[in-house]
Amino acid sequence: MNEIFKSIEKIAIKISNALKYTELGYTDHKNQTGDVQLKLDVLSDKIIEEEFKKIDSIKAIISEEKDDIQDINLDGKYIVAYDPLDGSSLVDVNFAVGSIFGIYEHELKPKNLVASAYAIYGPRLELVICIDKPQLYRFAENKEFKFIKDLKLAEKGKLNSTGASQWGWSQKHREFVKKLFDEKYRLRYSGAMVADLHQILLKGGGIFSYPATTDAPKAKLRVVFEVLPFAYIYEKAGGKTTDGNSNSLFEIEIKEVHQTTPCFFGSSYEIETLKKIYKD
Ligand code: AHM
Ligand code: MG
Repeated sequence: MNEIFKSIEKIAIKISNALKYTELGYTDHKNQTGDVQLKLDVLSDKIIEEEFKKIDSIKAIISEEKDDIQDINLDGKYIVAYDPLDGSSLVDVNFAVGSIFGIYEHELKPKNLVASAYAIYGPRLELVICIDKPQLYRFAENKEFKFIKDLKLAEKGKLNSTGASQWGWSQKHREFVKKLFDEKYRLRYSGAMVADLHQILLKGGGIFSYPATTDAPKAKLRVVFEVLPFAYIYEKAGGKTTDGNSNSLFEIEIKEVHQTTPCFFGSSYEIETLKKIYKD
């Protein structure tokens, strides 16, 4: 596992440099979810693939930008699923974006997720790595990642980060969002889940929602590459997750590698409040 984390450090440095100096633009291709691929998405995917190919313990890789699972070493133990550049359309406006990694043992099943990590490319380059507890690392002047601190969510926070088009929200989601604002929560939503979830985690609590909408009942975020890796980190930080009805996002069944789900990650108070409103 340690060699995978070391390789994620190298990947983060390479992608961070690519973001600074590579020309922007679109390719002629669409990925599985139907997004036109940005050149930077494809480049980041390639950087990650090249690093992971060097690692014996990796059995296979799968990413948001690949149609299917790609074998690496048949004797390997881990399948690494990743979103190479989350929020990539925000590079144009110079907002923070990130890379997300989920490390599954043997099979792509929620209970087989044994570690996860993300890199955030903002004013600083940071990594959060999580086996038993999420740990924050920052890229320092000596060109190495320095351990900063363990991350923990408070029982209740102050930030409310909710995505998807409001015209398509359910009445229950509207009611929930209004309740939090009435309780003096502050709105935070950048359009890159890495940045929004990182902010909530660093500021101690709150909630990030990507609900179902009338036109997208399965919402937008991808289970294998985005949702479960962050659910792992949030639950290990002492927070909770749900799809609106479940007791944890880990109750989901993976039927298809690119499947999506409504998802909510947050402090205990906010998730319990949401579940109550969704149930009534
Ligand atoms: P991407 O991985 O193609 O960049 O898309 C995922 C992103 C999330 O990071 C973000 O939270 C969400 O899509 C934003 O979507 P919306 O604009 O519908 O709220
Ligand atoms: Mg993404």
